[in-house]
Amino acid sequence: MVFPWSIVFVCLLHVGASDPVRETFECSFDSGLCDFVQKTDDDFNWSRRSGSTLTVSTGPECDPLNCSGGQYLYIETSYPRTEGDRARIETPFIGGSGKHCLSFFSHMYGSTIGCLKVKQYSRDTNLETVLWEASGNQGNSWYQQRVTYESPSVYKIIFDATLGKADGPVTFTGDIAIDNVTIQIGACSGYSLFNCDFERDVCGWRNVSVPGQNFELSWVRHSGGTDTPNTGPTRDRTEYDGHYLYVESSRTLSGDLARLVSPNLERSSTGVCVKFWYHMYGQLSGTLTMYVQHGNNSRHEVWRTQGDKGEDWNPQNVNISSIHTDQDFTILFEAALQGSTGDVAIDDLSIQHSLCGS
Ligand SMILES: *[C@@H]1O[C@H](CO)[C@@H](O)[C@H](O)[C@H]1NC(C)=O
Ligand SMILES: *[C@@H]1O[C@H](CO)[C@@H](O)[C@H](O)[C@H]1NC(C)=O
Ligand SMILES: *[C@@H]1O[C@H](CO)[C@@H](O)[C@H](O)[C@H]1NC(C)=O
Ligand SMILES: *[C@@H]1O[C@H](CO)[C@@H](O)[C@H](O)[C@H]1NC(C)=O
Ligand SMILES: *[C@@H]1O[C@H](CO)[C@@H](O)[C@H](O)[C@H]1NC(C)=O
Ligand SMILES: *[C@@H]1O[C@H](CO)[C@@H](O)[C@H](O)[C@H]1NC(C)=O
Ligand SMILES: [Ca+2]
Ligand SMILES: [Ca+2]
Repeated sequence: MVFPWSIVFVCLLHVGASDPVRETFECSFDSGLCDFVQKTDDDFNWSRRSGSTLTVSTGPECDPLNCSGGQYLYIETSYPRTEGDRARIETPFIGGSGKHCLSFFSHMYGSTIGCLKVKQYSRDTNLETVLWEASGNQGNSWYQQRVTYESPSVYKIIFDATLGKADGPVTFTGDIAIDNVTIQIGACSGYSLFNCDFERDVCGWRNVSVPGQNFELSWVRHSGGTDTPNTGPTRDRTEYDGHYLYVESSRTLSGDLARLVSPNLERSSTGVCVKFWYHMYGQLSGTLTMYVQHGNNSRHEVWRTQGDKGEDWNPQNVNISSIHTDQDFTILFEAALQGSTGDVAIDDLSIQHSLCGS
């Protein structure tokens, strides 16, 4: 009887001594795996890389935060990988009670993209639960993901990626990448880096009603040309069947307003750069204004343009100085319509935590 008990004791002691529990975790993969461990209950390993992946039409061009030399983590899906192959990597044990925030960047571009699951492995229950997942082609961009969850006292986070279904003879366009994984105590605050081409959805942007205007003029996600001739884009800026957001002007009168607000964005001590493309074509083009907002009441204009801008999409960069980003904020677009040939559209919007061109 003594012998088996001492084995149990030694094992417990071993687990406790070799697996210290942390309160927070962060990894940019720029100089290593930061104590991430490749799991062995899978088919292949995650790899670290700088620049583009080995195959065209899949994977990122480079690190999301440092394109000239930063490294990210990804699954290389070239031969000998096949449909359904899985790669799993886990953090060390993280502890603490209450809400935690996991933040990371994901890139899932290619015709045979499978699934990325982020799981929580609880030490007490020995079970894995899915905290976040996405599957299929999400477009050629990095997206910041933020997940608030309850800590089950001691746990690990597992990144579990699977290669998707073959696309005809092609299986190798399924590279999934992640970067800048951080785990912090407390619920997540706003996005620190934002990127949306409106291909998958509206990325959390919302219509907001205008006080005193007794109907809601909407920003809608749309593909192809708009409903009215001689105004609006004929298609997405980059993809033939791509999507953008626009306000349909055909039943509007001069002075009608359409407002669109961003998700909550994280404060930045350096100010931010908002980059986007807009389209304002039509004889009765009105005004497009961008505001930065704190809460619902304080609003500050940061950019404005007016009138017909021709049939092309126009690029625009807008600085928002640090005096307006010292707390979490939102961005509001307001289209002030002139009449029935004044469609206004926006697309390919990104927000960076530094002023434009610096
Ligand atoms: C990226 O990760 C590094 C180190 O892990 C951290 O200092 C930095 O703030 C992160 N940047 C963003 C935008 O999350
Ligand atoms: C995956 O990584 C682990 C840990 O570095 C290593 O022991 C193992 O041999 C690797 N597997 C493959 C297939 O490269
Ligand atoms: C980007 O990465 C390279 C290579 O590691 C490094 O030399 C450079 O300082 C990094 N740049 C920034 C802005 O972090
Ligand atoms: C705005 O409202 C319209 C009408 O309800 C809806 O179709 C559209 O998707 C909304 N736009 C956004 C960005 O949520
Ligand atoms: C802003 O307005 C929305 C909708 O009217 C409301 O749900 C939200 O709580 C308000 N936020 C603040 C900070 O007042
Ligand atoms: C943004 O601010 C930076 C630093 O002051 C400046 O160099 C840059 O030209 C500005 N860009 C725009 C689009 O205003
Ligand atoms: Ca990196
Ligand atoms: Ca688009």
